[in-house]
Amino acid sequence: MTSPGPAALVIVANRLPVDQVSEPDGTTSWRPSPGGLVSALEPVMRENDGTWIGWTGGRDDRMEPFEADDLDLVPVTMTAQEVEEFYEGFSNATLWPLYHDLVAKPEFHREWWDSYVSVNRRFAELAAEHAAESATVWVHDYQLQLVPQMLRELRPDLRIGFYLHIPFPPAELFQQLPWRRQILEGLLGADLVGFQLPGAAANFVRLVRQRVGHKTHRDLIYLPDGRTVRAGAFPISIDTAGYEELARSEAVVERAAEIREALGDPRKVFLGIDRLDYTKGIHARLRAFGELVRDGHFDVEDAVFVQVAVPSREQVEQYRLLRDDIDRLVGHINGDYGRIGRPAISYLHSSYPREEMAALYRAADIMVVTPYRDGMNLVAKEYVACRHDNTGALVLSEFAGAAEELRQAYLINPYDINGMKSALVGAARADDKELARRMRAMRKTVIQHDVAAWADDFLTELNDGDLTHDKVVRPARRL
Ligand code: GDG
Repeated sequence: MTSPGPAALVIVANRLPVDQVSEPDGTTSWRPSPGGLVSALEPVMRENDGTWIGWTGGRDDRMEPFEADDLDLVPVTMTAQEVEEFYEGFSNATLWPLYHDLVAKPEFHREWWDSYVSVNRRFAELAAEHAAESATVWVHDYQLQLVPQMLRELRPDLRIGFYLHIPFPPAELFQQLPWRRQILEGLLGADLVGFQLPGAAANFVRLVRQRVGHKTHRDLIYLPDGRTVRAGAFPISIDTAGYEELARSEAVVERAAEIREALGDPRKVFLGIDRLDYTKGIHARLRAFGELVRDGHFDVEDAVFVQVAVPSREQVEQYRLLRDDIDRLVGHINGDYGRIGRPAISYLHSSYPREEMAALYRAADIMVVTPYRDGMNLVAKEYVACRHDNTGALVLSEFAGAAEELRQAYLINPYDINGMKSALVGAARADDKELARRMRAMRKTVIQHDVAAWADDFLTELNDGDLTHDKVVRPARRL
């Protein structure tokens, strides 16, 4: 297969936007992965002959660049040791908990850091190789925070943007990181550093001022070499119209009815959908629901909690412990309060196609999203997108980025179990008029600001920031 030519737009993300699937004849092929990031960036990639650089998810699979579904993809190879140290270690056992308010204790290991540096360098070198003269490169997320600086050193002609999908912690927590200065300097290689919320951008600017000593003014950072870096908030969103269309489709409507029937046609269906991650507050929410059943606020004959926990990072110790914890709690609650054919919690440790997700969103009366800390939380927005008839209630943690936009949700503090219980009862007892009032306002938000608007805003800001730049990448929807 031939290598793609130099690209005017290069996306650099930890994972490629495709998953490998095995065919019945034993061969393998690539299928686009279902995530929102892919659907947001696909049109802009096609419009600008973009190239996507990312890891396949394998080990030692030295693959050449390839095309899948008309997208130019450049795979990054990792050894088994790098997967352990860079991905499971530094990314998911150091940065992930540190950036999520220390919900778990971050581990600091010097070998993990060394691996983080060398894998970031590999991504940067590939980006330098595949970017056309003056191209735009958009680097994504916490696994790749050193790439902007490494890439700028190799290719000063490029326009470089960085976007962090998870929270950026306050200085008091970030300070713990032994490599704090290197990370800040890594990010400062970008022209634009984007965050989910204004508070995260402010944390970053303050840290740069305190720790690196650069001059700052509001959202601008002035570097000694004359460059200016901008830090801004670009709250991510979803393919709202796509979800709504799916939710209206006959197949999804039928499937939603089937799901309710299979659950025994209860009056109220509660739903949680999360990656099985300790930041998501799954344990606390199930406990709250279990207590409500125990105390007679809900009866298993007419209320059920469906919890989908998508397997995630199963090689990381904390995630294995969490899985056991949840298994035990669900066992206790169902053992104590369930009746034959009527568990209090219907627990599914699995992932599902998008259609099934939409059917679940349609089937649920109360969507329960209770993270201790979350960059945004797309599940909350997807639920709202699917409730085109203005029915349903959203119970949402105030510590999810989405809470800054979805103010009409039943907002809760996930550390306050009693508060969470009151919100669950309040949402279940609210009348249709009240629910419609809240849902209508939330729908307006996700309809006005979808994922295409997010990508458009970021790329416009990145490219319009410097009018001397000749090869400006245009967001797809403007062309
Ligand atoms: C990170 C940040 C930020 C889940 N299960 C299935 C499935 N999903 C899809 C959902 C949703 C996505 O995965 C999960 O996104 P979240 O935002 O809820 O959470 P993270 O995975 O932690 O994402 C987060 C996000 O990045 C984007 O910036 O919002 O704060 O932590 O879209 O629908 N999709 C399918 N089957 C499943 O079983 N098809």
